Amino acid sequence: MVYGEAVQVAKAKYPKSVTKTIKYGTAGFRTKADELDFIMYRMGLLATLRARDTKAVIGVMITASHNPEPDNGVKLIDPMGEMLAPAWEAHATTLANATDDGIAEAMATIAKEAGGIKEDEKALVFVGRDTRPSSDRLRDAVVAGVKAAGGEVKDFGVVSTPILHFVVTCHNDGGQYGEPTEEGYYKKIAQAFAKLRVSGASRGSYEPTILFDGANGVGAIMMERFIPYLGDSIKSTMYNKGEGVLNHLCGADYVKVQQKWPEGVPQAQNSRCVSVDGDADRVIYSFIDKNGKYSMLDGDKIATLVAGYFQELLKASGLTLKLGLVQTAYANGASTAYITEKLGVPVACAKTGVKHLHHVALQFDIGVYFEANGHGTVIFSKNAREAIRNAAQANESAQKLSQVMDVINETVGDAISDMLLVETVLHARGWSIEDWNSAYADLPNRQMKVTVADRAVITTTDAERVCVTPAGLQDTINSIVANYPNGRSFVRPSGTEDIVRVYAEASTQEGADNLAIAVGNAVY
Ligand code: 16G
Ligand code: ZN
Repeated sequence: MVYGEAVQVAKAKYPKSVTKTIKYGTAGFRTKADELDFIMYRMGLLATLRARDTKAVIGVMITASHNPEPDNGVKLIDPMGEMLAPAWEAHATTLANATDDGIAEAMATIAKEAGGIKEDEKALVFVGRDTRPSSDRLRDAVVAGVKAAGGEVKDFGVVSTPILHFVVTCHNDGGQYGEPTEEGYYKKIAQAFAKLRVSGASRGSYEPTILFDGANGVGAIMMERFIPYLGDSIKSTMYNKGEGVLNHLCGADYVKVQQKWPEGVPQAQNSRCVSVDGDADRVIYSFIDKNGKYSMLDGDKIATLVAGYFQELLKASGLTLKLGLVQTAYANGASTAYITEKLGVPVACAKTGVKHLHHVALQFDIGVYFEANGHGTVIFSKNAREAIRNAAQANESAQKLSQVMDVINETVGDAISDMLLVETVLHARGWSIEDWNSAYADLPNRQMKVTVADRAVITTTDAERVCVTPAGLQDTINSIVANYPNGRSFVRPSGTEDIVRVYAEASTQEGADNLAIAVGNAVY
């Protein structure tokens, strides 16, 4: 029987252990690590089919990002580093929910629906994993899946999510984007970064010194390996290198959500602290000023800094390329006002989830996209890339643009590459973190979780800013918001947890808190 071995291995080694229906969502599959073995195995099978379908290498990343250590998860990476295509997300859900005996039929159906995938065609799958104790075992399950489907594996070991995206892309484009190895990633980015500061690492109020909060995860390992390539261009002192619990009281998610300085990092005044998350695809900055006041600089602050710099370089180079910023509904209203009114850069809003932001960013020649949580990057159209490279021969600003382009990992949000991008802009401007932070002041805001019987009753439109159902809810939200100066609030069903999320902002923290509670009550 076709795919018979896939069934046999499943039954013998990776039997289905969970009966409830599971869905491939924005974070792929993510749950308690103990429940994931059979899913990992099946994602190995699916990645092999997808590799045959695309005639390209597919990536499988084993991580649960910022989630607690006992969790884990899996995400597939499409040939050019993109998130898995929507039709294949549905296939992933089908295959994960099939019975063990139903695996062969599910695979045959997927192969047929994809236009006829031959089961004996070559397939190569790149696998990477984070530092969780369960990741090693789950890697074995993915490998078993690929092999049972007749594919081959290249194991990149413990690696960040963005590095896996990078190597998949580089392999599939024949090395144009870079060399498809971890070392190739460090080399490409470090070389470009060094060129941008040939005039010296210090400049004005900028000092090349950072405190690096590795969240006790893979980001710390990647950064330690990266440091030798970076030489003197940046001085990074490493904390939370794995001596503590992954993502616990530290890392990008903790700093952003709790708005607190990470544990394990000394509270040095006026020092930039760079926090990454458990798979190093998100970054958040924070600092304590000379008066002891703590401030957190999130994805919105990064996006506005970066978009402002691109606008300046574009103007100086005389290139007429369409620059735009993509945010989500969570973007602080003050950031949107700053970038549209003060800098005059167009802003588009997308639904939560990287693939949505990425998609909207494609409408620009240079699309800067960031979620407030620190996940984001910059992407360049083919036209922009060529125009910049051509102009770089004769024009200093275009040359800078070209080098900045090489610091960026366009294939996905990347904490370390984003950090070097931020450092590049701060250096170019001669800014301290305090200078950067003073560009605009965030509106006080609050996020809340509300548990409801069925979160699917809430549906939204206009990039999640407006509720369509249940009927009347949006009118109620509007009338509550009207009572708060600078008030804004929205609700949306979470894509990763069985809850509804409430976001509120207002001119005071008390106002934002009360607004969130009032809107939360209207949902409940
Ligand atoms: C996923 C998304 C992240 C988003 C989050 C929202 C990707 C790679 N990741 O982790 O971008 O912010 O979901 O979660 O797209 P929520 O739907 O529970 O609010
Ligand atoms: Zn992450």
